[in-house]
Amino acid sequence: MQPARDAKDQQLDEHRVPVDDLNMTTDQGSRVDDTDNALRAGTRGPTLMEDFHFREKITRFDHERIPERVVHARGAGAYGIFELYEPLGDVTSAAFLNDTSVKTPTFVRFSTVAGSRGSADTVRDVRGFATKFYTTQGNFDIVANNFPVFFIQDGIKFPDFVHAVKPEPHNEIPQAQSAHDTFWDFVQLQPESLHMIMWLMSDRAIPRSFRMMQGFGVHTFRLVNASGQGTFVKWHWRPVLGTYSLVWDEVLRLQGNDPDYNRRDLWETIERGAYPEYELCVQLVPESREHDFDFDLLDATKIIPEEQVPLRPIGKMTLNRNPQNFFAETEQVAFHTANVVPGIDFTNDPLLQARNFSYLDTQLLRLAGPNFPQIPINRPVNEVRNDQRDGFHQHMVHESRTSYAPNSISGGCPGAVEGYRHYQEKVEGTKIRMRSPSFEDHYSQSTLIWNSMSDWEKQHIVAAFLFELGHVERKHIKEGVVRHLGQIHPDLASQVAQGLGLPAPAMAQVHSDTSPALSMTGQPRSVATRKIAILMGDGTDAAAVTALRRELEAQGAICEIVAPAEGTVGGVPVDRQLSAANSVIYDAVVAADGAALAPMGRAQFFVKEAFKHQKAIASVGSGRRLVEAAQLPNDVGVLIGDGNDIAKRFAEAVAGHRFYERDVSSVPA
Ligand code: HDE
Repeated sequence: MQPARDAKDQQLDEHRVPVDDLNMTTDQGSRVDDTDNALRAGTRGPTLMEDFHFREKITRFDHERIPERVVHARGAGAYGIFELYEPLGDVTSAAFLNDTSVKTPTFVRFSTVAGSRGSADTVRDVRGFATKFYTTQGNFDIVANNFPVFFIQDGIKFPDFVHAVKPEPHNEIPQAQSAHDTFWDFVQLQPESLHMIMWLMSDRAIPRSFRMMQGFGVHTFRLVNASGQGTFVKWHWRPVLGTYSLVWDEVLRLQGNDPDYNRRDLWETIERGAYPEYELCVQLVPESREHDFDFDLLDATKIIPEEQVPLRPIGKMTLNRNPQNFFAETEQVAFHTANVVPGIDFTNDPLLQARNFSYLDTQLLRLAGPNFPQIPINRPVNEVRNDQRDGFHQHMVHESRTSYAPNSISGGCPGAVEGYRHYQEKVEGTKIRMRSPSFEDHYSQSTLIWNSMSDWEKQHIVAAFLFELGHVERKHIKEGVVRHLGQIHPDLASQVAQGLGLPAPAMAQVHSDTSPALSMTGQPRSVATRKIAILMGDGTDAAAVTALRRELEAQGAICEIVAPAEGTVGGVPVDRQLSAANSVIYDAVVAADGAALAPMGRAQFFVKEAFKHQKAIASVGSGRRLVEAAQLPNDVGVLIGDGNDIAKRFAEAVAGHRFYERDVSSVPA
């Protein structure tokens, strides 16, 4: 069913250029009769300056690129709708957070941070999760990430951090990776980054899907109610499908097999109508409790553990529409932490304060001047009225004879009336370049995250440190990082030191507190939107496959038939031929044929690789022979399909995402 058309969708109508049968014209509207041959003096002669169509076409082409975002260059977007569960008038006057009958249109852009526009999706990195709410009171943006903390505490360090993580300046290597000297040099010298590093080394940095990752506003923001009373707030997005990740080896192979893996996944599921959903949750802290924590609420390298302040779900966003033009919409969208509506305000978090400067500043360059809010994707759905005029690409024709206030000539219009009112916070202090001592502890929450991880999550963190530091050339940098790990946890430090061939560092006495909410275990389970490869060949029992497939698809799974050649197999249409398919683009595998596939190395590898990546594998009929030929060790999650309940058992296995307990250390695939 098509979603109802919202206000933003309708507003875009006036800018849409439909596919139609009109004839080609120049930008000036003059009809073009030949766009294949430049105007020349004789068929073998020079091209003429007077060929305005040629010149316009080439000039426009020469100017097609705009600067990519300095960070978060690679991204994918989608439209959605936000629905509120209950009015929040007690804490905020924001209209869209008070009226449950309103459906607020949204646009979301997911991104990676370090890589260029053309880099692969599945890299170890933070993911951006920026949402623009087109509210009746103007645009409100939550410019979030999929980690709840950040690398630095003060925005003045942002250029240093970004320069360190980006490719090194002398040779522009490596692309979209943190596994290099300058990044880890920054980390070892800037221990405030360590908590974020723990997130970056965890599987959160390699999400299975944009649809299966959380979003965090990171900073403490402020809500303000109608009587001017403030409440601290942390924003959280929680995916309805649960939070799930890929495994590292899979990530590396996906970069070659499908560099657009996350982008494609978002696009395809929306096209199918399996709309991604996220709950918006808040952690609310009354101002009276500001100093009740053993960390500073203004420090963006700290979380408020959910066990201390529970998450309150306040609404749901459903992404229900793909953009129609990547450049016009996803590339030109401009988010800004300072895009706020009445009832939502800032705190003095020094990172947030810097962001409130940076986004507008960078957009003035990236989108070429001050009129970029008029670009269709950026326009609020309510009227814009002010005296800001002129500049490159002014699209409006302002009829007023005045562009200043106050004025008497235009009846004082547009006049400043009741609108956004800044929260009246009392501020006093000495001008000083210094952080508050309450920002000094860089280790406790790094320990908290380590303590809260399950065994497999800990193993993956250690492996990530070893991969990353294994790419660092300078020994003193590795030693510096390991020294810090000694302050986080002896188990972590000793394993990493051992792998790097370094002596164990001095170990601190660490606390044993945990925050179970930090672990990715215990997520909601579902096969919905899980992609399953069914390997078929000439020996397949097509009836058994069809029955299995029907049951899986009834639960929302996406099945693809993979066979040695395109066409049909056993009367069933083939979706992909084996040489164009790879297990890494699927969540699970069904081996449905052994007769044709068992002797094929590629088919064996397919199954073995899925096993290595701890995916559910089932065999039906002669498929057992393929599983045997792949010589999988006897372990969990490999279901041999004798009996009627195979579909049920397999669906349960797929819904569990991965068999992390499966020992794959000896599997070479
Ligand atoms: Fe950003 N960030 N950021 N950032 N950020 C940008 O804005 C910046 C930070 C985030 O899909 C830039 O328009 C500074 C935290 C996302 O278009 C730039 C600091 C968080 C996106 C910028 C931070 C983010 C950006 C680049 C430290 C998570 C992509 C292009 C003070 C809460 C938005 C642009 C999109 C993009 C600056 C830190 C999230 C340069 C100075 C913390 C999701 O303005």
